[in-house]
Amino acid sequence: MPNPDLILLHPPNIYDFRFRTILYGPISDLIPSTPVFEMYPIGFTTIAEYLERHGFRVKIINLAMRMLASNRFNPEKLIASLNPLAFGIDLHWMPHCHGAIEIARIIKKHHPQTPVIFGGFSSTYYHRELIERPEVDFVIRGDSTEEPVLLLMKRLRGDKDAPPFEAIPNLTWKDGKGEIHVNPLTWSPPDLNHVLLDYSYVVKAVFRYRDLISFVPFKGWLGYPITAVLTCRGCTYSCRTCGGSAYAFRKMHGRLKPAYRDPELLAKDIRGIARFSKGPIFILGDLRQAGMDYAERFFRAIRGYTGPVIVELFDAADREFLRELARALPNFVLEISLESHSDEVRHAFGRPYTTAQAEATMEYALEAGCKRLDVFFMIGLPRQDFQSVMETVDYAGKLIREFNRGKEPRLFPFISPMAPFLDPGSEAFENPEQFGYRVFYRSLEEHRRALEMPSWKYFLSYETVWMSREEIVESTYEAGLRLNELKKAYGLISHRRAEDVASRIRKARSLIRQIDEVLTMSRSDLREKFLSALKPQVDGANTSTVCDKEELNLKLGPLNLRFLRSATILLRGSEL
Ligand code: B12
Ligand code: SF4
Repeated sequence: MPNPDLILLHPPNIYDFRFRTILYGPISDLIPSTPVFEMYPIGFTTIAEYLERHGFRVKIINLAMRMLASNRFNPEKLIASLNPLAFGIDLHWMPHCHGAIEIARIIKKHHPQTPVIFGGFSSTYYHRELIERPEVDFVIRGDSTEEPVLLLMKRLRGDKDAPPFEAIPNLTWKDGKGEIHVNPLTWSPPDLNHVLLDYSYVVKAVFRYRDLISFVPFKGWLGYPITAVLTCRGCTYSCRTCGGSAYAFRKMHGRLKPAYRDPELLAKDIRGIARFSKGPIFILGDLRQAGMDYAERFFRAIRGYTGPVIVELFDAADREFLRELARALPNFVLEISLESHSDEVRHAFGRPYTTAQAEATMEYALEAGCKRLDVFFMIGLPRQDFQSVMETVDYAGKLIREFNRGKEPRLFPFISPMAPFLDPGSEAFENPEQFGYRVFYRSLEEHRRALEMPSWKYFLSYETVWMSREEIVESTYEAGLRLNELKKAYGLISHRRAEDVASRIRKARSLIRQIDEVLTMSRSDLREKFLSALKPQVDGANTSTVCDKEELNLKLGPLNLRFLRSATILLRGSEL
C-alpha cells in the first residue's frame, strides 16, 4: 500500500470523549453527526484531490469516526505507526479545539520532526494563538487553501521549483529560531471552479488504501449516504451569530464576495455523486445568491435528474421560482430557517424576511410538489426570551395544523439551541454588547478548557440580555418536550418514538441538575467518583435529545452505495 505524503486527520471534538462523563445536550440533533462532531470538512476531499492531481499521495483518516466505532481503537497507536511527510489537522469548527490540539500533541510526541499543519475557519481566526503552541508548525488561513497547501507540501518535499516559506500565501509559520511569521492572505480565488467536488477522490482512495472506515464521514452514513455539494464559499447574508456570514468572511478571509461554483459544474457534481450513491444530495447555499440567472442556468443543466435533492433558501421565494425548481428537480426537499415566529427576533438575528413572506414561500413550495419541507427554529437569539421560545413552539403547531391538514404530512418543524459556542468571527462575537450577548470564552484556550466541563450548560459560551445560560438550557428542554408532543399529536412521528424522545429529555433534565450538584463538591476525587457513576446514564441521554435524529432522514428505501462499480470506472486507466 502506498505511503501517503500528507495525512489529513479529523479529530473528535473532545479527545477522551469515550472515557469521560459528558452530557453534550442537543448540540448536534439537527445535523447528521453525533455530538462528537465526527464529520470532516468537505475541504479535506478538495485538498486531497488537488494535491493528488499535482503528484502527491494524500490519505484522510477520520479519527473521530474510528474512535466512535470502537472503544478498543487506540488513536495514539495508529498515529505512532504512520510516517507521512506532513500531518494536516482540521480545526474548522470551534468545538474541535480540544480534540485537534490533543491529536497534534500526540503527533509531536511520536514524530517530533514531522510538520503539523492546521487549517479551517477556527484555525484562521485563532492562527496566532495556535502557532504559539509547540504542537503546531503551520497554519494555512483562508477559505480556499488547496493551492497554499500544495506549495507548502512542495516546499517540505524540497522541490526545486517550490517557493520559500515567506512566499507561500496565507501561511502563518515559525522559523528555525521559533520566530513567528504571518504571510499576507492573498490566495482568495474569485470562483470555486478549481476544485473537484464529486468525491471521486474518496471512492478511489477507499480502494487504494483498502480502508473504508477512515473515510466514512459520519456514523450511520453507510445506511443513509447523504452527501453535499457547494454552490459557493462565502455568503451574501449577515446573520449576526454566524461565523460564515458576509461580515465574517470579510474579516477572517478577506473575501468581499462569495466564490461561486459554475452552475454547470454544480450539476455535474450532482450527477457524478449519483454514480456511486442513490442517497440524497444537499445543495449547500441558496441557489439565488449569485442572482436568478445562476439559478436558471443550474436548472437547465440539471433538468432530467430525478434523485432526491435537498435545497435551502436564505430568503423568501416566489411561486414561479418554486415551480421552476420543481420542474428541474422533481424530487426536491426544501429547508427553511425561520429561526423564530417573531419578526422582531428574526430581524434582530439578521434574516431579511417576515413570517408572512415565509408562509407564502412554504405554500408555494408545497403547491409545487416539494417532497418534504423542513422548517428550523433556533434558541439563543437576540431579543428572544423564554416566553418567546414557547410561542415559537405554539407557532410550529399552527404550521403543522395548517400546512399538513388532511394530507400525508410534509411540513416538519425542528427546534434546537445555538450551541455549544457562539461562532468566533461573527458580528455577535466581535461586538457582543451591541447585539445583547455576553460571551464567556474568548480565547482558544478558554474554549478548550470549557470542553473539559461535564455538561453543555458549561460549554455554552454565551448568554443574552433576554436569557441566562440556565434559561437557554431550560427553554431548550421545555421546547423539545412541547414540540415532541405536537409531532406525536399530529402524526409526524410514532407514539413510540415520541415516548423515547420525551424520556431522554426528562433524563437529560434530571442529569444536568445532578451534574450541577456534583460540581458543588469541594473534593475533586469525590467529583470524579460521582461523575463516573453517572456515565452510563449520561451516555444513554446523549444522542437525539430534543428530537430523534432520524426524523431528519428522508424515507427513501434501501440506499445501496455503488462504490465498487464506480471505483472500477474511476480507476480504469489510473494507477492505484
Ligand atoms: C456546509 C456547512 C456545514 C455542513 C458541513 C459539511 C462539511 N462536511 O463540510 C453541516 C451542515 C454538516 C455543518 C455542520 C456544522 N456546522 Co457548519 N457550516 C457550513 C457552512 C454553511 C458552509 C461551509 C463551507 O462553505 N465550507 C466550504 C469551505 C469554506 O470550507 P471547506 O472546503 O470545507 O474547507 C476549506 C477551508 O476551510 C480550509 N480547511 C478546512 N479544514 C482544513 C484542514 C487543513 C489541514 C487545512 C490546511 C485547511 C482546511 O481549506 C479547505 C479547502 O480550501 C458554514 C457557513 C458559511 N457560510 O461558511 C457553516 C459553519 C462552518 N458551520 C458552523 C458550525 C458551528 C457547525 C456545527 C458545529 C453546528 C452544530 N452545532 O451542529 C456543525 C459541525 C458538524 C461536524 N463537524 O460534525 C460554523 C463554524 C463556526 C466556527 N468557527 O466554529 C459556520 C461558520 C457557520 C454556522 N454556524 O453554521 N456545517
Ligand atoms: S446563517 Fe445566515 S449568514 Fe450564515 S451561512 Fe446561513 S444565510 Fe449565510
